[in-house]
Amino acid sequence: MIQWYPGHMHKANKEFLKILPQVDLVIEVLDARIPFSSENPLLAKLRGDKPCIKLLNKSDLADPALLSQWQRHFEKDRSVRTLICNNHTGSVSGLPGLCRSMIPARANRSAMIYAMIAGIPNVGKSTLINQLAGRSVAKTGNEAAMTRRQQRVEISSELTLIDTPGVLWPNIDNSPSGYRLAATGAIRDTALDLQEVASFIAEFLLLNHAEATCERYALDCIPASEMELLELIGRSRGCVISGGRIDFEKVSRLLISELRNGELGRFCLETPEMMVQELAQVEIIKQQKLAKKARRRGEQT
Ligand SMILES: Nc1nc2c(ncn2[C@@H]2O[C@H](COP(=O)(O)OP(=O)(O)OP(=O)(O)O)[C@@H](O)[C@H]2O)c(=O)[nH]1
Ligand SMILES: [Mg+2]
Repeated sequence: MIQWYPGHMHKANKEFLKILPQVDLVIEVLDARIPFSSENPLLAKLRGDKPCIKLLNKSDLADPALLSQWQRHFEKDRSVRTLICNNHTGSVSGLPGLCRSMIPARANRSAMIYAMIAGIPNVGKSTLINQLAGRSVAKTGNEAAMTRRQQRVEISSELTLIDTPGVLWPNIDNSPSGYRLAATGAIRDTALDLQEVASFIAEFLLLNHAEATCERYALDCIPASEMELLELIGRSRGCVISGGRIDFEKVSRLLISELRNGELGRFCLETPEMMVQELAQVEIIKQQKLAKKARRRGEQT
């Protein structure tokens, strides 16, 4: 199971809790390719009914039809509004207006809205703050954990955004979520077994986009397994070592990088329907663990 929870995230989570009561609203930046796996399960509990905007960011890499399904899913919660955006099209310019519409001006408070930007590592939080500020105020980079401390940025006389370090949670109960977070770049590569992640991506491609994948890598027929797909991609792209063996490390890096850059197409790796099934599975496993624990305790007494 993939987990990544370095010390700075524990600290960031504590600071996040401290500031939550002081802000007017929370802007949770989700990765549009994995709206379920990038949603912080703790945040839903902690924010109560504080207004929340879920930004489906990096939408340039995601499947537009599935994004509409995700918007409908999130907006079933009346305290939530959604915005689909990315750093190419200026779509984020709608954010200040959306904040204002959720926090109407009141006579007894200042016009300034304080909004905390929360989200997993590498999802684009600092980039969107820079876009709205119109200058480079927050450090960005294509690697998880670029921002290490909170930073306040006054966007206008009506909106202050608080950038926060990307955080994950101590336990990712749903193991496919761990792989999706890894595949899309929320977990540092040094904390990963890249071949395992590449196998997960290969399985997704075979199940959902087999023909397009064969076309991209010039394969004659659909491979029977994810290992065979990795092997064939390796041959087609020259990831070969002495004796004609496949360099699986190299082909894994290549596949992960092409998925992350959108070279394989615009994908959502999950749907609201899948989420329901996976949550049910997590619950079954949880119940089984509890029953096992209770049995052991019974045997000991
Ligand atoms: N394709 C695409 N890339 C984006 C988008 N927004 C940001 N990025 C890229 O994603 C990477 C991470 O961006 P950051 O703004 O540093 O992400 P962050 O959420 O602040 O990351 P941490 O501070 O590590 O938590 C950078 O390489 C950005 O250029 C987007 O909408 N589309
Ligand atoms: Mg950042």
